[in-house]
Amino acid sequence: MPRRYLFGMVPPASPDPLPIKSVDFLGGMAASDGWRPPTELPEVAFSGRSNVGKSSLLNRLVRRKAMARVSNTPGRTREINFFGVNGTFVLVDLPGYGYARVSKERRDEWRPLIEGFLRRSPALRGIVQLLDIRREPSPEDLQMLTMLGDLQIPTLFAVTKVDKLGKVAAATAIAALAKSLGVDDDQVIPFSAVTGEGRDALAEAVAALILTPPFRR
Ligand SMILES: Nc1nc2c(ncn2[C@@H]2O[C@H](COP(=O)(O)OP(=O)(O)O)[C@@H](O)[C@H]2O)c(=O)[nH]1
Ligand SMILES: [Mg+2]
Repeated sequence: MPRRYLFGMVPPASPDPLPIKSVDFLGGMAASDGWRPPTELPEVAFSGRSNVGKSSLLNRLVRRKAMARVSNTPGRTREINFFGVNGTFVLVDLPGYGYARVSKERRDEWRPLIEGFLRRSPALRGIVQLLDIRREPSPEDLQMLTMLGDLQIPTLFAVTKVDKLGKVAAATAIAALAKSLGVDDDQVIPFSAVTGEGRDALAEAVAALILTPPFRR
């Protein structure tokens, strides 16, 4: 018999696929051969162009207001930031790339740093690549995807700021993005840091990734 809920009774919430008990800043990696935390715990890294909404997504994911700093001045974070969650896994905030209003040299700094990290991360389980729903993948996005492909790193896609479009336009834009990336629509997680849409879907995907064995032997 299905259970019935009387008016005023609260139905049980669906369980959180990734309950957050603690978040600890572990430190930053500033150079491809610089300090990085020990690689005992599984890591999942987040990548995307500057201003894509990465800090906002991370804060939503861990249900903290300001784990990652949301910025109105894109291009400011140049370090890779590591956050321990529940003492059991590590979220890695990669620097946003492609900020236009810096010198060409500065603009290209992200590449060796990110590549250095990817090569020095035996505990890495995968990457969440963020894309803005209103933008086509940039040349840097495509470089990043090529790098992930070359290094054979499992990649999830999150499409950010879906609240900026209506339902139909959002679905059309996501299908177009998925097609341009050559992935199925269902490999792409629609996300909004404003409404919280996609938090649990992303959390579930991240939780599953953490449980996979390292992809490097
Ligand atoms: N409407 C909307 N704006 C967002 C969303 N996520 C981020 N933003 C805005 O986009 C800008 C950049 O966000 P931030 O999280 O700092 O992006 P980051 O540079 O990738 O870390 C800020 O002004 C945010 O308020 C979203 O889901 N919806
Ligand atoms: Mg940020």
